[in-house]
Amino acid sequence: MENIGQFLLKVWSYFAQNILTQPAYFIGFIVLIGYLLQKKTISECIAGFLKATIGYMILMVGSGGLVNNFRPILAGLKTRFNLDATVIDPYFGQNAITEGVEKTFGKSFGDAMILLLIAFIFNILLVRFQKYTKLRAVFTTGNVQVQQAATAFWLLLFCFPELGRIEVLAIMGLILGLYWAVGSNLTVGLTQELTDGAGFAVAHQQMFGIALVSKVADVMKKHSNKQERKARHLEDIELPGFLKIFNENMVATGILMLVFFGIIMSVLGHDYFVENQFITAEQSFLFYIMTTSLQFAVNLAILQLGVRTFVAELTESFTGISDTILPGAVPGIDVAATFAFGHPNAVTLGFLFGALGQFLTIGALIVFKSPVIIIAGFIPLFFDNAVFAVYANKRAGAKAAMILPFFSGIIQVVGAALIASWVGLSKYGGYLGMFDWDTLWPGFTVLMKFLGFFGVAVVILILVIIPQLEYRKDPKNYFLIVEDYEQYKENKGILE
Ligand code: ASC
Repeated sequence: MENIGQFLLKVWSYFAQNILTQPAYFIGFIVLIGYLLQKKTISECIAGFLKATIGYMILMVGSGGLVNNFRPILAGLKTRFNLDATVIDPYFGQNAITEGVEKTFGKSFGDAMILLLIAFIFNILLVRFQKYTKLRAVFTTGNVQVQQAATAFWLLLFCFPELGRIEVLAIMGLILGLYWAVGSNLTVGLTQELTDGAGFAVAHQQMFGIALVSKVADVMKKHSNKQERKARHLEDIELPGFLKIFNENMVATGILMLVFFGIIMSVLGHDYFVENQFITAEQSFLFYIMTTSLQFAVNLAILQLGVRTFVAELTESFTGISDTILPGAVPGIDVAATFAFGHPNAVTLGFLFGALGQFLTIGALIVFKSPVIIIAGFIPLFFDNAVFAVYANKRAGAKAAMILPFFSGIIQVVGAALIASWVGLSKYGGYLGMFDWDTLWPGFTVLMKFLGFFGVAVVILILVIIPQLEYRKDPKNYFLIVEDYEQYKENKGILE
């Protein structure tokens, strides 16, 4: 009996390590199953699997390229100025937890794979019983699930230091599983509207953020005057004279990033890059800055190619799943997939206005001698704020696409500074720092810390109620928006 149990756990670990936490294969796998259920020929199934996997891998080359290129530059500010600061970035957050969890709580978290199993099955069940739960999305972005599990583990131990292994797994399985399902579900309708029915939702670290930004954008649109409504979206803006140069997206991105990273890299200084072996002493610093900055536009282009390669396969194959085993479901995927559906400049502007908000707030922390100093991390700065700008531009136009990421930047820094210092993660130099983890999760932590297990119940209740409220707003179209987007548009009177 024990042997069978161990064997099954091994099989599961293999699946989790190689597929579930590797979104490229997971998405490929989903496409394969979808096509098999549609009874496509074997060659079509294999082709679909490969195209989806390769497409997702291309997306990761783009997003990984951005991260690898720009993370050391932003985090370099910490080393260069010898700051005792907390970098807000999932990678630094993960390191801080690994380093600190033994020292702080005398425990380590070795149950990530079991947690993923619980949460994954829980997520599927929640969607399977959507008649009652009103949940429609399955979270597939395993790489971020692992980071979130580690952070949630820390927050939970902070609230309940005495908790045993089984209790930790049970509470985390419940709360995280619900957060994944409910958060991703919040983005279903918004993403259908953004992508004109591509049939996916966002499964990442700013899902509540996307819902909030979209809500505020809708309010802004309602209150904007007629003239603003006319030249509203980034798509409609044609700059005159010399500024025409900005009408071309790659040129605009190139120039803006050259200025932005040119300044930061100059502040870090030539010697910093030589000492840390980014360049040799003889290499031209000017051209190094150019090459690095222009990589931004290069990686964005790669990312978009990747999305275009796999999304069509995913959309087509997923009906195999949503017509049979999981009716009315959509896959929740990496946030970067939405970038290919917005105006390309939205991504760049979101990043820059988010940076403005973050840098001003960090400046304020320094001026007012805050006990914790935050260093901007590339991942929250870019992926959160770019996606906010994409949704804001779609819903309310260019102004919202600049203002909302700016405020998000401020919130990210303040939220991260408060939670990271309160729970003791700032001591270890890093915090996850993504929008939901600077806002929603600190809120959950307050509830659990002060109300104990009653607080856990309140958190669960909040999460359970959200999809019910969403459903109530428009019961007729709630499931239709995923099942038949064309019919949904007709019902809503949305024109092409
Ligand atoms: C994250 C994280 C990444 C990126 C990637 C975006 O939160 O850890 O590697 O965002 O998922 O495409």
